[in-house]
Amino acid sequence: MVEVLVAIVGLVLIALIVWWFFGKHQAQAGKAVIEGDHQVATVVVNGGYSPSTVVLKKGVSGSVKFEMRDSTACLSHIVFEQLGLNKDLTKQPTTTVEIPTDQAGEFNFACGMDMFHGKVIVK
Ligand SMILES: [Cu+2]
Repeated sequence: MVEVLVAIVGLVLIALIVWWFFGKHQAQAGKAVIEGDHQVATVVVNGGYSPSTVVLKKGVSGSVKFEMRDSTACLSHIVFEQLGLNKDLTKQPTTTVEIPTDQAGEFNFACGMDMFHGKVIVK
């Protein structure tokens, strides 16, 4: 009887872990809003990046808008290493970063200290 209970508890725990990872993964990707011939995805910067992954459509001119709501030095800069970009987010409420969408790919971004990470997926 005890063994059955232990097995059930174990199964419930495994189910919770799977659900947690799967649920979190689904909630992460943000979609871009298409305005005319341009698409914009918004990332809120507040104790991290929300969402931390945004998806842009390939072939449509696109940008990511960073909405600054954080006052810590940690997140004050946004760095796109592959694009050679390092922008100060504290000068204005929102900062727009143009993303090349001519081919599918991923662009990683991080805070100035490389502690918080996110990415833009072009597909
Ligand atoms: Cu940082």
